[in-house]
Amino acid sequence: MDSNGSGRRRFLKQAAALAGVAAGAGAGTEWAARGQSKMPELAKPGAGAADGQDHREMLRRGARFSVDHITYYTPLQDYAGIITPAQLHFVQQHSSHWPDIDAQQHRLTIHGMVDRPLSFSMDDLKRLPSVTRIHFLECQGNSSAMIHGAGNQNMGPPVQFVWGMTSCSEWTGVPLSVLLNEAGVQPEGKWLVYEGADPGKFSHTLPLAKALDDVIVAYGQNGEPVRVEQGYPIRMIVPGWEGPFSVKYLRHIKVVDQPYMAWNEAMNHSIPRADLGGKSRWYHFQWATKSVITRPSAGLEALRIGYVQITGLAWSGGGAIKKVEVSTDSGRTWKEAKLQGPILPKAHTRFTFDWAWDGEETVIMSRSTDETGDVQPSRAELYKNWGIPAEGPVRTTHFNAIQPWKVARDGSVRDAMFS
Ligand SMILES: Nc1nc2c(c(=O)[nH]1)N[C@H]1C(S)=C(S)[C@@H](COP(=O)(O)O)O[C@H]1N2
Ligand SMILES: [Mo]
Repeated sequence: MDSNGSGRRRFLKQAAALAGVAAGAGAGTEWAARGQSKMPELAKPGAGAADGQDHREMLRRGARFSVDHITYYTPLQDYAGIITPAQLHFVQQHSSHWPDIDAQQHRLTIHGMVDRPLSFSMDDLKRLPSVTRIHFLECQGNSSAMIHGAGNQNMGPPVQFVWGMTSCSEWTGVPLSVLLNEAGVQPEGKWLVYEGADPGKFSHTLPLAKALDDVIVAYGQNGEPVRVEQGYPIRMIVPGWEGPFSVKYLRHIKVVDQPYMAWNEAMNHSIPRADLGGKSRWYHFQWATKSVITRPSAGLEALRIGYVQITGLAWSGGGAIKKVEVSTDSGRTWKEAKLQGPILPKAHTRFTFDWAWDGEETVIMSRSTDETGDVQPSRAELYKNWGIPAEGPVRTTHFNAIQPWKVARDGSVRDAMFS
């Protein structure tokens, strides 16, 4: 019966398949062929990504579950502007396959410390007031010291496999505050714990204040339905906060009086800090300011002497980008880059810088400052701030250090994070 959900779902699937075909023709060929450049070896459970390594570590230590993993990296070097084409969005999925959800049957429930437990169908959600906002998403492991090539055969150039666990989209949905107001949060309800409908029931905790601030229950991504990889039919978008807060395939929200330590929060999000006596900062959630030169960058075509456009992306979980500076002389001097509009809070911001390369060996890098005055640190500054003594690739998530790219005399570029 085609008037019901399965008909519509089939339509959406067909539409998605057609979009895939269309992308394969003409200008999209390069992207379609490369896609997120899912490296085959990275499709294996637990291989490669920082998250995956944590899982393997847990399994070695006898954890009694098995966690599969799908990882795609966004080819940051290959697109212009600030919107990541939906088919190039990065993926961190803690299961071996995408959940097959019938949107017509899907319900979002809100329960716990509320006056009125509620259950919303997709139609219910689409009848409510909506917002559309551009925000980045970023995995807590992105650009981490662990994935700068050293000792990790899956990583290294190009920039995609070191920095490609961030993407930026236009998200449409209902403000979470609208849903919580409908349900009526009781005075003792100060936290949310919420769950996705994927096989692992991916879950996370969120303080109520953030939930009422700018969180979106999103059903639209760049004008289309949220893609299956991104959480179809609905996901949480928690702007500026690290990826795992933005639970995909959102199904249940429970209002509670204390934070929970859902498995992902325990395994992937909390890192022991030497400066805190081996304790973790559990809710280390808001992204500090970051930036990266995406072109030229490691492993791409060699530079030619003369004019070189440097371009890249900057962002911050704390608000809008105020300034990006570029150094083309190994950090001795810095000059301000041009910011291309739009410059939006908690969104990627495109910068460009005109450079004349003289053919000499050098290091190029970018440094961002956000509207709160937060300045992107060098790796040495970051390690110092965090009380991490190590010189090398220590296990750090929440990493936002300046990315140095070394230009050789033959015009080739490599990652100079650790040399
Ligand atoms: N249901 C569900 N939500 C999830 C995850 C997941 O595996 N399942 N992964 C989380 C992590 S670790 C990140 S970084 C982001 C990635 O979102 P994306 O896959 O849409 O890029 O989703 C988060 N939400
Ligand atoms: Mo993540």
